[in-house]
Amino acid sequence: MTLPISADLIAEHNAAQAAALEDDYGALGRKLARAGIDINAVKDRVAAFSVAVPSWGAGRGGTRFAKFPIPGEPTNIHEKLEDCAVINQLSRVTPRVSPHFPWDKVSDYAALREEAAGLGLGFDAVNSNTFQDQPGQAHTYANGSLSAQDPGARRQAVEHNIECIEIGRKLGSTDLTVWVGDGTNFPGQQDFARSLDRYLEAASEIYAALPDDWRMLLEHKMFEPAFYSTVISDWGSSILAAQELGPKAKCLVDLGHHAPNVNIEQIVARLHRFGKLGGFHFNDSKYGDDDLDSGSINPHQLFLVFNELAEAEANPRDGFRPSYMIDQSHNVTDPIESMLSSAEAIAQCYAKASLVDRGALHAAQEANDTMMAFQALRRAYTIDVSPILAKARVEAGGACDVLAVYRQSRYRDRKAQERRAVGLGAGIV
Ligand code: LRH
Ligand code: MN
Ligand code: MN
Repeated sequence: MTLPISADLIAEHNAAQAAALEDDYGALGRKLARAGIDINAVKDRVAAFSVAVPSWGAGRGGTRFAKFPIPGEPTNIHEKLEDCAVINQLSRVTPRVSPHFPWDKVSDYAALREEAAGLGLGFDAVNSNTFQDQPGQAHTYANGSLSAQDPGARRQAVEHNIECIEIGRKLGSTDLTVWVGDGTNFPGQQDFARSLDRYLEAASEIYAALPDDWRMLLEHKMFEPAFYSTVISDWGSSILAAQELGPKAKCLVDLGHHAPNVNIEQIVARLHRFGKLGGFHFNDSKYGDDDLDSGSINPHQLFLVFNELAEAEANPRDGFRPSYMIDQSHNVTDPIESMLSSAEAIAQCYAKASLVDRGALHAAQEANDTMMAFQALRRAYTIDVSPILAKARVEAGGACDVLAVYRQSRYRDRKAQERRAVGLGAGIV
């Protein structure tokens, strides 16, 4: 396997950091031991944790106003895979890529799977796209896709999703993520009940095409592109649709897809309670679907989400197999750096949630001891777990300080020499 970053560079860097890391890891280990926690057991848990990266996150994002490309950014799935391999090589926490179709369309998916494997990568959930028209397509999605009035548009959207399943089978995926932008901009534009009926009927045709071991992840979003109403706007619509479709249909929570201040961690607990928690799109948000870097705005919320996931893992009820993925738009940073930093923020919250003294938390809850229940969470949240993450990474062959090695590698400068320049333009792709 030929990985993009020099193994010698990583090894040299790790050797220079080794003494400091041992010191920090030792100190944290002694602190955790006093609380009855074995740091190596936490490290092993962290080492087994992973989060997928989105192929579309490898390119510079933008807004509808502008996109500001950087030299050396990827322009096709092959280059995106190479960049995702850098993220995984350094972080050792992102071994899978989630592709989006038709953005990542190629002629030979078996070859693409091999190419990814050669870079140490596999494929995660496949994402369908019926929120944009593609050149030459027969029916427009201007008035919706799975919920459109036009039966031709609905059929085309169903067939596209079925094609995504076929592609996913070749890539080794087992999840199809379906997000539709369908909705309205004016009161009265569409009938709420009838548009949901059309969505459910079309979605059930996709569901019927799922292989036995596949899941269909329904991603809700409150608004955008539709600004008055959206067909699958919230977790309520999502879980109702998932329940109607059947056991292989689950709900996917994109952290940016809710009204401001909504209690997302409670939504996580609710979805799990009914066996419908399918997965996440991690990002952060200040105002809406901002697609900012995970943990950059509200890291405490991210921790509280992971705290619910830890509770869910301890009480699997109807099973617990959430698919974790980053979904961000990197408008002002090098996307590789943002995903390295975000993967670290996500893994940190996972590690902190593992440190919560659940016995103390539950006892305080039963005794109605509000302050001690909160302190059980606070104690874990305030621990700096970075030595645990660094140790797990180094042991797996990654870099102690991922950003430092990435910068030293001059990877982006090298790619700027090799890759064709991206044209100016607007939009996320
Ligand atoms: C919609 C969304 C969805 C899409 C992606 C590009 O806002 O979160 O997951 O597939 O952005
Ligand atoms: Mn998303
Ligand atoms: Mn989104």
